[in-house]
Amino acid sequence: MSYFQTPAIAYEGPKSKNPFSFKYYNPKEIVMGKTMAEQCRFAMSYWHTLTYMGNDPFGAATMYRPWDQTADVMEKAFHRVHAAFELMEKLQIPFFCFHDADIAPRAATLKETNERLDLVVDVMEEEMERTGIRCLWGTTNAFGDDRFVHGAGTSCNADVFAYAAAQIKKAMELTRQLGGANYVFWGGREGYETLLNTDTAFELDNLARLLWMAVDYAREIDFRGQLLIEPKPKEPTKHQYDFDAAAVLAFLRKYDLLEHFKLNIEANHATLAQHTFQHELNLCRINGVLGSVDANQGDPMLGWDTDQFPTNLYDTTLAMYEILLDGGFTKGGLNFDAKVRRGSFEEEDLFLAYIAGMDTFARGLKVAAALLTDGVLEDFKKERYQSYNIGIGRQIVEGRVGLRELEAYALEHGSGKNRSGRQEMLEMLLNQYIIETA
Ligand code: XLS
Ligand code: NI
Ligand code: NI
Repeated sequence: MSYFQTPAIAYEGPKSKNPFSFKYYNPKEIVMGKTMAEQCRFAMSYWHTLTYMGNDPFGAATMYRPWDQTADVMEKAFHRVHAAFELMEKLQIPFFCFHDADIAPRAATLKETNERLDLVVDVMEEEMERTGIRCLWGTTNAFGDDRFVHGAGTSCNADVFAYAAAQIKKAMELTRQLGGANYVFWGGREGYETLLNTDTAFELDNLARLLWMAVDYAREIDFRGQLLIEPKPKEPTKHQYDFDAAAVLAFLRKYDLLEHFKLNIEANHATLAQHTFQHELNLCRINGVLGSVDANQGDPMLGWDTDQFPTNLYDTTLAMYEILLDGGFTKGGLNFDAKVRRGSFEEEDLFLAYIAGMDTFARGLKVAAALLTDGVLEDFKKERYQSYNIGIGRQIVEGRVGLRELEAYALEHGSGKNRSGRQEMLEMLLNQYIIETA
């Protein structure tokens, strides 16, 4: 059975006028020593792609998917698996990411829910075997159900903490079964609405307890994937504990968890925290915790997580720049945590959206590689800090002087001469590379 009329998508090059083709994503092309496919490690998000139907807070579904045309919830779940793999095959997407709740509907009891998950995961395994498509990461949805109203690991209700722990245990087992390269923690309800009723110190200690349990259990079942935390500043709670990369780093350091976790950076979450995507990636890179990426984009005029497919070339270029500087992905990848707009309700739109995202990142990769190879920005930066290679600068870096020596130096030399930062020139160079890179 086929769910999509759209034929398989192939690379046709930048001159092609066929919307159903890749203009820039050429999976086998070598960029900085690896194929584009290896550099990008694209993943489909199961939730936005298979289960999102176009609902928004003001209106009902606009998308009537062929795989959803059955009343039997389990039958629907199996159809979704086959549709997912058909889509990924046709789009040459080598990975997928999932929440437990995306792949199988919740049942009345945890036991029954787990049985349902097992049934669906078996079919996913068969499809993975057939297609060679792999799992980038799995996670649990510990935010959607009403039981998580006050949080999961940070809930004031110990029974809810236990329930969340049970869900994590199962989701990690399933991710392991599917050979997942990572396991993600996004704390959807791990935050608070008001300090009038919240003991933040206690809640954070509990969150750390839960994560330590996950570290221990991963070791116990020999789960080799990387554990990841995904920061987000707000939505659904007003104050999310994992606000941004800096907040997550401070949390991991405080609870001695730093060696066990890396970060999953989402572009739209960076925007919501009033950072650029590049800022968040940069902060992770310089701290050695750049794990994986949720590739989407927000709207600068809207204050929520619009999860749009990434089409902004400046952002993807600068993101790939940080990723390449980090040495490229090892376990991580580019997961399109992105959904088509409510008005883009036809099946073809799913293809067009993924093509847009993949092409924009592929092009960003090429431009970033050219910038790096030519040393455009790195050489400029080296030159900019060169006063630290000689004389007093060198003594500062080598720790050979203190305030007393520096005072003596300043009394004698003043503060020297500053040089231009050349921001506009660099911005124009970036334009030139975006336009001219072959
Ligand atoms: C929500 C998050 C979520 C995580 C996985 O804003 O992006 O989708 O990626 O739970
Ligand atoms: Ni995400
Ligand atoms: Ni998000």
